[in-house]
Amino acid sequence: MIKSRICEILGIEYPVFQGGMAWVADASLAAAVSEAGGLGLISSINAGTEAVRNEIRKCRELTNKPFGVNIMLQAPNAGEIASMVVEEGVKILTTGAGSPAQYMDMWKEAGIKVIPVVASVALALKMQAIGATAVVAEGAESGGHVGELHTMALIPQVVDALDIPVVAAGGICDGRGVAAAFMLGADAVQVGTRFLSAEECTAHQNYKDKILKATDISTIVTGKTLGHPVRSLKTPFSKTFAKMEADPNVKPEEILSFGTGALRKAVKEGDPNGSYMAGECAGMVKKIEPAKAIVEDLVKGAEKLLAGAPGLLA
Ligand code: TUI
Repeated sequence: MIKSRICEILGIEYPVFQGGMAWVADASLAAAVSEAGGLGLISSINAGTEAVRNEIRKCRELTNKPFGVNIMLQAPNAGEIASMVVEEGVKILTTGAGSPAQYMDMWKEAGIKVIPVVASVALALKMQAIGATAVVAEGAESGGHVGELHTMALIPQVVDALDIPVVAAGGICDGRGVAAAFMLGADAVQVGTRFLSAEECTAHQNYKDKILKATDISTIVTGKTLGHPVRSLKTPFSKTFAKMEADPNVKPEEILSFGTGALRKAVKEGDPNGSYMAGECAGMVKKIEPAKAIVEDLVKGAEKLLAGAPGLLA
């Protein structure tokens, strides 16, 4: 069975995190993944701080197993969320899109295990130095806000630089990706896009349908000119966004205002003009199934491949 030090540190059965996807990762999905033996994560991007508090309480009703909260540090209410998770007794946090340094003392005092998402060795080292329990190293194959490096090059370099466990993310969608991540030196994986197809994922059916229809070339990165690159499905929205970025007559403020609220519209309303964030592996997601089946497919698939690996040697 695939086990690593992260399982003991966090009290989970399998080294599989569910990505804390903005607007998508709620109590329903997080509890289902935690119940299946992975680490479910609730996103801090929802209808405000109190809505996230409710999701945490709901998740506790749905599972006794460990789960965490992902805090998007660029959100206007990040500070409020940072204190709320302490009040609610959350024990595991991941953070994204920035450095959580200013909150570390408060969280460590509360006994919280903090696992920042990083996209470079430099930030990974900084996170280790300020007391992170582990890091999620996220390659640019992933959906949503992305860094520069891709998983194949990022993971081994972060692993070599750190002593704390490294969770690999970006482009991991089935047992092959999980096995590969372990071969790169990771202690666990984080999977986002595949969980969009979970029965317990409450994203709008239109979102799920777009993921199921996606191919290998269905995603695009926009927002580079704004310093905030985001990977999403190619849709009329993302194509218009890209055109606006390429047009020197369009001001950055206009582009930003065009994008505001677009993810919520996609996830909650299935609005064709929304932003359908997804990773490059969307083309590998073929069916809707329970989160438990996804966790099992990831773990058992990797175990089968790793058990057969000696056969590759002459
Ligand atoms: O955060 C993510 N992915 C996200 S956040 C998000 S919410 C959103 N909503 C509307 C528009 C845009 C985004 C959707 N997806 N992943 C974690 C992640 N963090 N990936 C990369 C990073 C990162 C990048 C640079 C973390 C830190 C960093 O440098 C910060 C520093 O201060 O050096």
